[in-house]
Amino acid sequence: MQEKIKDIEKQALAAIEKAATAAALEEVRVKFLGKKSELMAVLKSLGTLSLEDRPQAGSLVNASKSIIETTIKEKMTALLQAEQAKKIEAEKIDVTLPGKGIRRGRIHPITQVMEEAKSIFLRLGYEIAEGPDIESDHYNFDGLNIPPHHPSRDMWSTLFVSDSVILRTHTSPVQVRVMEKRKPPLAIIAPGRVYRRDSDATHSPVFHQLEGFLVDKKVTFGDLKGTLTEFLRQMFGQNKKVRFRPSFFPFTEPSAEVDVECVMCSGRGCRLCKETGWLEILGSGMIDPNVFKAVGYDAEKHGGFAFGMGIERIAMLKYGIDDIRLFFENDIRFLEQF
Ligand code: 2NL
Repeated sequence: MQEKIKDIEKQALAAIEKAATAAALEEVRVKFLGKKSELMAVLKSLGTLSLEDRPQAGSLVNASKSIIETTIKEKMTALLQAEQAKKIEAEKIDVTLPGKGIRRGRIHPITQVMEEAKSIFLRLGYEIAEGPDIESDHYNFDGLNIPPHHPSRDMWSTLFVSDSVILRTHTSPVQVRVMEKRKPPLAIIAPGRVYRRDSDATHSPVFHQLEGFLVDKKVTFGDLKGTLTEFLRQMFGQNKKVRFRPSFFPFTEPSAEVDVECVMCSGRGCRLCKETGWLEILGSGMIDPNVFKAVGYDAEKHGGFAFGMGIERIAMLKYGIDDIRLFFENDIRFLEQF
């Protein structure tokens, strides 16, 4: 009996020594101390012993049981500690490592040019006005001295929603709406999207315009020239030459197109300016009395000038871009260059 108990104890201690994980050690505990263990069987069989042998055998079993229990407990604590340490080590992160690089976005080149143009006019004292993209032909044409069926409507390839509702072909209707509502003196710019049935390398069916006008008691062509020259020099360079060429628009009389000295060749002549030395930037003119009459102003007592420009065209000239469609493809390789 005594030998058997000592043998079980030896086996148990060896198994404990061998157990490498908490789970394996738990199996050892069940095997040597569980209800179905050899030691428990021995304990149960004590009843078969004689009364004088029983106490000694009982205390032997209990001593072995206690040794095995204590050894398992100590080993379990060590194993659990080691396993916890390993887990912590595996989950360790270095919060001081640099993060993944974030790709910075950029303002779209059209927005950049639009903002720059707007801020020049804001500094000159102009106010910003906005209006609907979907317009009536009244505000887009009639109010601008372009009567129904007049051939000058062909200057814009209009996109129709219905017979009398269209997508605005310019932002001038915004200015007609402002004049209808408010009295002079007024200095207004109208930036926004406009729409035309036109599509090639230099024309997009959707593009952006900035138009503007100034109305007061006495406004001269000299005011127009001074204002637009100042704008163009702030936009393209202080020492750039500017010239005004006679032109025609139904809503202005007289009208002028405004050119700036070529930004690529400084006037010597190149591919960009088609060897002319000049880049055409703006349309402009003195507001036609018929426009004033349509909005209820006394054309005798008021004068004004107006102008309009295409933002895509300015951006193309400024950055040397030869295809307008690049602005609308949203190719990151194009956009990240600005
Ligand atoms: C162009 C033509 C121009 C205007 C726009 C305008 C607005 C009112 C009255 C008179 Cl309310 N005119 N806008 C005037 C002259 C020319 O732009 O095609 N520019 C690129």
